[in-house]
Amino acid sequence: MTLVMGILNVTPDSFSDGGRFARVDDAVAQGVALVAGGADLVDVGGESTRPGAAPVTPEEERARVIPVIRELTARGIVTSIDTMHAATARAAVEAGASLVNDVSGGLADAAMAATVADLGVDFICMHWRAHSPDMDALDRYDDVVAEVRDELAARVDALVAAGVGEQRIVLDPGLGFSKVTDSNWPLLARVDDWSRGHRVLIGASRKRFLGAAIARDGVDAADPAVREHATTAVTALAARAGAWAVRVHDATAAADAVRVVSAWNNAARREG
Ligand code: PMM
Repeated sequence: MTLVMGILNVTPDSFSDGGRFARVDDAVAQGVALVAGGADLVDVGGESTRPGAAPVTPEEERARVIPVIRELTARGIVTSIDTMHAATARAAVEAGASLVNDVSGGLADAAMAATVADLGVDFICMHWRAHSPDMDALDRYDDVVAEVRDELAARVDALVAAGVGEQRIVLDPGLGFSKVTDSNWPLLARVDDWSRGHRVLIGASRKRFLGAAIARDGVDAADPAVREHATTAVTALAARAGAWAVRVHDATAAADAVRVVSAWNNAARREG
């Protein structure tokens, strides 16, 4: 069954939860609630990657996330660390995180690949072209599926060369990252054409391209919260396509959707 990764942004400026979880206690409570709602693991991030967001120093990032990871780990909750900084990845794994989730796929910090190899944990390698201020301008593709496939393959080669086990690498198309609206859909529709047998993570939750798809009279699609049902539809389709995990804000909706798909798949096998 597709795993549900609940999003825990420990930032004052996260686009969809507005920094409400900036205090450690609040963040831990939100992590616990995500798991109670159906998340299999919690992705803890201390740096907003929303379009145009300002970077934080690795020191500030660690001050935000490490106490939260330590506390969630103490409660038996599996966590991943959402970071582009190798030093934060190391500190997070030492504090109990089980996976490293790097939206730059190891491109932003030259030390990331060797660090992940040394830590011996799973690595989520996302397709990425540039930091937030520049990423929208790089939504330029002749063939988005082929280019994402090839750019991810280059990252896999670099990671494996640095000593990361190929089986440890999970691929992610980086929805919304250098993909403003239309570029996202071919990647969802053709997962097998870019994932090349790797496990796949899909992070569509509340993103702009869903707002564009659902926009109509009476729907304020500029509000991320309004994109929740669209997110759940993507979760179901991603699960049906065999995704290893989905990264979502609403764990309950996603946990329900993956169970519906599981029942559907079981019937398809029986009837087939
Ligand atoms: N998206 C965001 C942050 N981290 N990590 C992965 N692996 N995949 C994503 O699509 C992804 C990510 C941005 O969304 P958020 O601000 O809601 O966390």
